[in-house]
Amino acid sequence: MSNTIYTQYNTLELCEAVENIVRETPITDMHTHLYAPDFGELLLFGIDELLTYHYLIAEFFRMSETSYDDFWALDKTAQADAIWQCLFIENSPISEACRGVLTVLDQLGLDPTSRDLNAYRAYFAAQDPSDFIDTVYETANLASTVMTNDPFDDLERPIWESGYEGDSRFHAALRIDPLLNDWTHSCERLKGWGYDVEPGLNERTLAEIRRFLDEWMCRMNALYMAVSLPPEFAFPEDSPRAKIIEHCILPVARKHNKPFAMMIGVTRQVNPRLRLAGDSLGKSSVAPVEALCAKFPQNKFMVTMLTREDQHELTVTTRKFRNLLLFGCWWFLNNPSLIEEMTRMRIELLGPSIMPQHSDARVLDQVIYKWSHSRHIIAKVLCDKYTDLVETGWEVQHGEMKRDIERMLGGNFWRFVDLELS
Ligand code: RAT
Ligand code: ZN
Repeated sequence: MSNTIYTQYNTLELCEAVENIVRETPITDMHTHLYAPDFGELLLFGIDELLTYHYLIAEFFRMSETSYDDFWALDKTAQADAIWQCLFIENSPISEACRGVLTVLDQLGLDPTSRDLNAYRAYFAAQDPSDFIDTVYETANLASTVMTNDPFDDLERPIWESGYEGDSRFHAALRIDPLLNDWTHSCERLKGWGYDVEPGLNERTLAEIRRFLDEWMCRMNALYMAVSLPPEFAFPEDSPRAKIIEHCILPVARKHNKPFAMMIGVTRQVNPRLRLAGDSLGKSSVAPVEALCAKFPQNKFMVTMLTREDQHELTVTTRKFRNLLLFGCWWFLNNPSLIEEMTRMRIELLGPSIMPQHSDARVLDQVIYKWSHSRHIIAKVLCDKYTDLVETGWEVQHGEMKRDIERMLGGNFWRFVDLELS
């Protein structure tokens, strides 16, 4: 009940209420790799996709003696069979990514004890993609998700160009990694699409990059622009990346009043034989985030970093800038022990002004496990924090906790997307 008051004398009820609110609050998942049904085969779902998730492929190669070439020569079903056999049958599936598959099966009403891969396959084969999205959203209690939309992707671009009409369950985010991380090749591609650009980044080229970004922000109705960056990311510096950020990304973001999301700390392809699973991480610097937030107070930045080591510094930097929104426990950090540690620290330093998590789901069904596991941890941390609070003698109302939790599970993101900085 929204007017119940919690004090130091009813902390058990308080924690039960926190858990219920966290479970019942619909989430905005602000960074995923999911797609609306109009994107056809780009929307992945089902047991074979769950089992061949790149997080599991990396784990498979540690346990199996199959050669890289033999594995990649298999079709998806056979790859899924091999991963199931190795990671679920010959070993116990205790890693977070393995556990996630079982949470999904369980919550969709399938029987994990049967261990019957073909029965699971039959269930997914019978699903209509658009209806299945509703089932998954209901099961995960999601309000909406934000896609990762890359105009440099040859499968995705034509769908936008042929007039994609939108789906209220999915929002767009303009992802521009090639533009910032590989200007030489991107320049060629932009030229091929009719932009008057040249490698030297003269004024005309910068204006044309702005035109490209502006057109794609409009076409996608994107909520933000985003990039993933390597550990050596620096700003300011004399590089095409820094120049494009300053003279193209930031002015276009200002024009649209939308944030620029930086995901910092990824080292791509340390083992290319693992393909998508071959990326790793490296400690990075928070100094560029600080420099950008300070130098461009009219721009909004959303930042997540990939190493545990960078988390404290990033959290403190976030205290200093209202134009910075800290978000998510990204990729290798999306594990219970790290989510708990990070969420605790972030709330201690920033109160409820954070977006504690995003799913990064690549397979639709994954939102079920990613959010069920994270909700559990967020509730646990909040139970401790509200308990500490009432032990001071302060009283907290049910409706106040609901307000805070709604902010952390979506409201803070939407407020930031629309925030007008003066
Ligand atoms: O989490 C992932 O699946 C990664 O492969 C990346 O996609 C990462 O999240 C990114 O957005 O670059
Ligand atoms: Zn991602």
